Amino acid sequence: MSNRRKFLSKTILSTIGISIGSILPISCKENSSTNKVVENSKTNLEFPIVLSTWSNQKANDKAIEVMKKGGSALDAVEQGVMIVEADEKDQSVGIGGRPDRDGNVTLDACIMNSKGDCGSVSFLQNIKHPIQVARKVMEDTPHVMLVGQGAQKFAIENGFERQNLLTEASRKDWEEWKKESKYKPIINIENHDTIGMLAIDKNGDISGACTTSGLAFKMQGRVGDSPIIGAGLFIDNEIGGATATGMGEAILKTLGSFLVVELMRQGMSPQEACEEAVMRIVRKQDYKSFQIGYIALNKKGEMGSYCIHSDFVYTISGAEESKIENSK
Ligand code: SD4
Repeated sequence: MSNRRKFLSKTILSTIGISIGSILPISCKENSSTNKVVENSKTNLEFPIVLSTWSNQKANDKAIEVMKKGGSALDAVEQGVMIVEADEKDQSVGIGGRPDRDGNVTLDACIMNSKGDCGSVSFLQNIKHPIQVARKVMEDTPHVMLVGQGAQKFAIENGFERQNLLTEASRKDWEEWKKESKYKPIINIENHDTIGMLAIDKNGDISGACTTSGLAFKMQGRVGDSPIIGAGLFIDNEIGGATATGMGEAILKTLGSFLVVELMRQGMSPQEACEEAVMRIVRKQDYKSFQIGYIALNKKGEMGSYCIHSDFVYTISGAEESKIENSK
């Protein structure tokens, strides 16, 4: 192991040790002396770390598994969020996502690696795993973003299967919604389950992914923050990463994830940066009717999260343990 790698691992391990130590169940903390908890955590918890929006244990487990087997943070975030994209019961992401007001399921996703490369798809229909298409855009085209028909054509040309993404449950919800056709996003309940995921692999490199079906019953053609680099996701391998969930329009107006990373660059902790990014929205917009949640991770493995209204949770995983936390 190079000196630099040793140093990084040590720094991050101790940071993670403390972070995960602080999220251990109370009973576990109480049974051990403080030193022992930290010491145990250090021994048990090797890099990698995964942080994701909402309660996404299975997705985090997958991401950790990928990195434990030697995969990169990029492989981890891609395969991690694919778990949610494939879950028909999750009506905010991938197959089973609630449709727009005309009955079309349209998906948005983006991915960013530690070199600062990124790929994105938006208004993508009939393809179950938009995050894989986003990665292909990043790696196999000279572009960053493909949308709509063009994105679908690119996906099909690259072997992705065309399939109907509107499940019976989401079709029924849409039929129900059409009775009144009122578009009124509700805090937390308006299917704010978009998954944004940040991961640091054992080399200390960070990557991120974000994927969603966007707001339920949105206007046809509406695109939120999630596929927009800097809004729904931003990674800078020198500093850290951030990702967002909630009302995309508010995040877009402040380029929220980029803002969080830039605030960390200026010296803020991930927590302070998330708080300031939320406050930029709160100061200017009528925040009472919508939710925003940010999560952030810096290169030392320190984490932060902040939201406007309560009930935003996020999932933190180390190599050996995970916890769902309430955001401040
Ligand atoms: C959007 N930010 O399309 C997404 C929605 C979301 O959990 O986060 N849902 O605006």
